[in-house]
Amino acid sequence: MKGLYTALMCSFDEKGNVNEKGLREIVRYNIDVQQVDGLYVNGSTGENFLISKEQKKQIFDVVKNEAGDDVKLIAQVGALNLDEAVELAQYVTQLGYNAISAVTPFYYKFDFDEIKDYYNAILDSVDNDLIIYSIPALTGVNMNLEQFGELFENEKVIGVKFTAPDFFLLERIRHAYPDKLIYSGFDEMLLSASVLNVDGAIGSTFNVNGKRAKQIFELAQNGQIEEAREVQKVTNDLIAEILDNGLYPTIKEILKYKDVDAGFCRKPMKSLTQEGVTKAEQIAERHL
Ligand code: HMN
Repeated sequence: MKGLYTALMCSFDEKGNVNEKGLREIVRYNIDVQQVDGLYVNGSTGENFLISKEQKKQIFDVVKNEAGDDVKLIAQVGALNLDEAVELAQYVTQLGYNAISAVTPFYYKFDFDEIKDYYNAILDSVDNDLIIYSIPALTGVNMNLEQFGELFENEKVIGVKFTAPDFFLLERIRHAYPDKLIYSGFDEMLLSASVLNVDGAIGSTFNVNGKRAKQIFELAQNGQIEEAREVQKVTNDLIAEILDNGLYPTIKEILKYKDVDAGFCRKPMKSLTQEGVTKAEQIAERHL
């Protein structure tokens, strides 16, 4: 399960329906062109928190059908409605997803016992492994080393997607739990995380910049830090401009520029203005 995973985009039509043909093209582009090791399906980048349970199932179906066994597949099933999270975990396990992942429950201020119960309820319902999805900037949930340790006590919790700039905590987790998988979540910090010996990374920008991300990771693993720093610099020139123009819509426009039918974002996420589209195309021309 180690390696580089694209946090997969989903293609929607103007009304917000899943554009299956476009989604298949995104899957193929990631596997065939970006050559990533796996896909992380229905994460933040997939606009998961804006869609219905039926749409989530539809996306899980289409991605598995298109990817087959070409790459590893991780399904993000976390939801505030725990029954839905359990149902989705069972659904993707039957489909043959290699692992599930679940975001920490958010919005209400759940205490740690409640968070632990949430993960155990999902895990007790399936014969599959789970990767904790920790993204404090979006969820407001900050767990400490001991709390990660408590969750790791369940053998089915095989790792964490660590999307935070706290490299002190990252190093402590790495040191304390050498057998758990740690995936770096911020693409602009991939080199720093790789130096701390993470097992892989999961990122939105890999949809268009997966090859460079893999280079950074592999160079760092080989101890070629100077070379890795150069590729991270080029990558961050790209990421800075993408963030400035609007993260998900810009990645979609870049995909379209590469003839991949990435469609529209789900409302209330807004689409780019014509000026934004032109800017996205210039970003693609300059950096990709
Ligand atoms: C997901 O769940 O879709 C991703 O794994 C999230 C991933 O960590 C991305 N974070 C967000 O989109 C909030 C990053 O790839 C991020 O987009 C990138 O580092 C640019 O900041």
